[in-house]
Amino acid sequence: MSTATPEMTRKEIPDCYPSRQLTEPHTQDRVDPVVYGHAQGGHGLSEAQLLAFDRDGYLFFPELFPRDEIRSYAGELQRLAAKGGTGPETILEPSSGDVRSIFQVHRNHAVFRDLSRDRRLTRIAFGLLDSDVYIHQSRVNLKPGFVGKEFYWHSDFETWHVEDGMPRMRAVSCSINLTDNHATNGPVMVIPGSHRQFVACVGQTPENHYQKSLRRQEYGVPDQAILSRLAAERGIEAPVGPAGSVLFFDCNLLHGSNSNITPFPRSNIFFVYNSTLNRLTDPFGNIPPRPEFVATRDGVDPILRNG
Ligand code: 6CS
Ligand code: FE
Repeated sequence: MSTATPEMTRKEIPDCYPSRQLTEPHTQDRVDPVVYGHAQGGHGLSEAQLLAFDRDGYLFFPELFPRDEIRSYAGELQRLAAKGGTGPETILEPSSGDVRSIFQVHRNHAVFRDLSRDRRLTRIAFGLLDSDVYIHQSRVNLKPGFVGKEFYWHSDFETWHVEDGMPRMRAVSCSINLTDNHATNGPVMVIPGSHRQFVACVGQTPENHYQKSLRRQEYGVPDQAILSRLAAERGIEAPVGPAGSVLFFDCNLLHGSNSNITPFPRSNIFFVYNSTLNRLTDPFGNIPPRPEFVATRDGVDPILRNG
């Protein structure tokens, strides 16, 4: 894999995953590895876990954090949500006006910065990406009871490649349950193995797309026929578990989540670990880059493997 260097101009970096350019939806094989590390890398992931992530595109760690520790993070989230927040990093639900997401929490709140650098998480990112890492994006998704709306099917990488300029697939998302995730309150659903194909989307990216897509995404979403084929071939899984459980999933894994009409909030905090060898360049969609709060460009604060 040729790594993009900051000195390279965007034109010198090949677009290995063109999307939103053709009028017909199509898929292509992934050209990047899924797992960059190996079992003897000192990160604690077993050969079986690395093989499972390579095959499925995700790993679930039930109760990686003890309840009393995660309760303090959930309390901090409630405090943030209660404040409401008027900055651009606070995204409201389109219908109810409730807080849907708060972005860049790893930079704006010390307790979440510390959590994003916790060795229980970073060792897994190091094992999968086999390099130093940094936080490409962080957010809390509150998905409150009764009014928490869905996140339609998508590949994060498709957006990060087209709208943020992420060159290659060498990033992993980590979703930490801050409340119990049940089968019923809108857990993250994945299509196992879908990370091995890149689903190119159709349609032109609207200007300032993020101002709409973070509330309800309509562009950069996979075609229903392709989704139907992949779901029929590979099924749909919804890894659930109590607060403190953690889901690591590949940047290109198709995922989404249903609305939450139960009384039980489904709040998660997400950290996206990107390899320092895969830093953002100009967006491959040839559009202005999204703001720093959704895509770290200037504030790269590396987390060193041997740090
Ligand atoms: O556009 C993004 O970066 C965000 N959108 C979704 C639906 N998932 C990834 C990320 O939070
Ligand atoms: Fe996503």
